[in-house]
Amino acid sequence: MPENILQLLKGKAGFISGQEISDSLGITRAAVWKKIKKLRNKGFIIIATPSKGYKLINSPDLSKEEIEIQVQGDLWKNIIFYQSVDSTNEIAMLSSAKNDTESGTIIIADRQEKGKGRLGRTWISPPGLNIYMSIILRPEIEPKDATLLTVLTSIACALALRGISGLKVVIKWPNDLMVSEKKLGGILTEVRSEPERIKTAVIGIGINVNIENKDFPAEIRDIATSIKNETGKYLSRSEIIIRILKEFEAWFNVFKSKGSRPLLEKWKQLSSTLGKNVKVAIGDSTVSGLARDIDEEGMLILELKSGSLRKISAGDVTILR
Ligand code: BTX
Repeated sequence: MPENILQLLKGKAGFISGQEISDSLGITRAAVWKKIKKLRNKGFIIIATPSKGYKLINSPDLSKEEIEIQVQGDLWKNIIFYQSVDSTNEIAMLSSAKNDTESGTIIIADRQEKGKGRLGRTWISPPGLNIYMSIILRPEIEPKDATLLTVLTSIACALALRGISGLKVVIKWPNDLMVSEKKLGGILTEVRSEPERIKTAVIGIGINVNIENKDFPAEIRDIATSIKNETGKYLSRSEIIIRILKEFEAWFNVFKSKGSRPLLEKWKQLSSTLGKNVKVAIGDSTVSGLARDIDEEGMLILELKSGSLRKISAGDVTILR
């Protein structure tokens, strides 16, 4: 990716002259000014003095530009940012159906009006506070392995969030990111498949970052939490997204070169489910047992009271005391 103006501004602790920017980017001083104006409109605070030039003072906590300059791996191709959408997963599924969206496209929104959880549930997605993003991939994997994408994503998110916040983020099977037994985030993987392979996978990630407990709707106040709630600190959403995308790419490469085993091993280390007595709600029925393991496709292996084993592909887990 060519150097851009934000990179130049960030690269300088002090001022950078308009001439230096114009020389580096090969554009006129007037074009430099236009780009500065554009960044200011997006919430970047840049001071300008005729004698010294420009200096970046502050960046907005969520910006496509900031993410773009940090995420330059082989996997990531394109970031599309929306102020408000119904659901980033919905947009990703619709645009990927048209086949004109590159694998490695990331859709991010500041707000979702109809954020989706599993099974038609709602994901509460107010503006200005949290992360709502969907990754579009066309991986060379079979439909039966789609759950491994959720496994991979939950590892990437848990490690990124642990690194950036210091919180002990754990994974509750199949798709929850938990802290202090409360839901910090969730993952919703949707796929379009042909019989032998996945055509497109859309991996939706929702993470509560700067929302305060009092601002959750009453119905989830006791079960949800955020990084701000747990640490008392506001964090930059861009920084978290950058970290997640870097972890994701690293683990995606592990998956490509070594298969699912290292992922499953890592998942087990980060899991809050294994070794616990759990109740799993599957549609209208429930089944209880000891969460023994996950298999190579990401299914939960439950040991029932009778001693027999049962594999579960999807459900809602409650950990029993
Ligand atoms: P899930 O079905 O496991 O969880 C949904 C349940 O979680 C809800 O029924 C509610 O009880 C609770 N909940 C709702 N909103 C929140 C919240 N903000 N924090 C904590 N708990 C909540 C989890 O589904 C998968 C969520 C994926 C969300 C992402 S956001 C980007 C992408 N686009 C989209 O529409 N969905 C995904």
